[in-house]
Amino acid sequence: METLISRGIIESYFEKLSGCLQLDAAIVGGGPSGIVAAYYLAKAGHKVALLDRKLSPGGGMWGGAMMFNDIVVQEEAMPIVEELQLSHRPYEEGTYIVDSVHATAGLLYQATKAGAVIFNCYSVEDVVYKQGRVGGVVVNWTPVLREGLHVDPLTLLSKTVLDATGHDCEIARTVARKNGVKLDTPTGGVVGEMSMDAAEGERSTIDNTKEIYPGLFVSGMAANGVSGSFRMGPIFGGMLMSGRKVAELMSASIRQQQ
Ligand code: 48F
Repeated sequence: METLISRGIIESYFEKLSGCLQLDAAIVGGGPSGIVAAYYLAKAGHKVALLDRKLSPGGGMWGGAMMFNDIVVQEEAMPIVEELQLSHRPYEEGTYIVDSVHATAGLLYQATKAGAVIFNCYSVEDVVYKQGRVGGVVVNWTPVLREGLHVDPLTLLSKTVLDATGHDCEIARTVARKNGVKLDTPTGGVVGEMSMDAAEGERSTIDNTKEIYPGLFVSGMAANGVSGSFRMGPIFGGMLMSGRKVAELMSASIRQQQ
């Protein structure tokens, strides 16, 4: 029995991993925008893997606000909430309340059910960069990096890469720093986010969701971070809409490359 259990996990896991060596979309970061992007890309029939450095993907959504585990979603994003079958109740002025634990679990469930593969405990430490284009991600176990062990990474090639790493914009920073290239941002680099303006932050998240370098897209807080726009706190409609928008942009890019 013990051998069967171990063999089942090993064989299944390596089949899953080797099936992801060449992807249509590599999503770095499993916060709300990354998970929603994974859902729509998988639903469109693309080969998608989402990588998150934590044991539990979900980013900043589990904790609501200051660990009060509810979030607010505005009317414009409700078609996504409904499509993903998240329970919700109306609040005031066209807003809705969603339990943040239910919402995070629901997004992860729907994305994986649509066919996205999630690798947790994976840190993306670099990208594949060839002929002026981002063409994949360089991954290592989070514990390896935390321990500072000198262990080389593995590589997953991908037609598109999404920086959905939230406030730190890690992938965009790495691409600009290591390759000396200019991103499609106001300064050509990562501008860094501004302080809180919930309404403006929500609006600009959608505008800032785009391809910032050939092959590299940004969504969610990373989109506002690279372009120097506002944070917005625990209202999540912008994150969901950003995930849906970036999936459309990446899908168009993947089709062009086929
Ligand atoms: O920050 P995060 O939740 O991303 P998001 O989709 O949503 C932002 C909101 O949660 C909130 C907000 C909106 O109201 O302001 O903050 O923009 O999740 C980012 C995820 O990326 C993972 C990290 O563990 C987290 O789950 N992550 C960050 N860097 C890496 C990474 C990396 N280099 N490799 C793998 N995962």
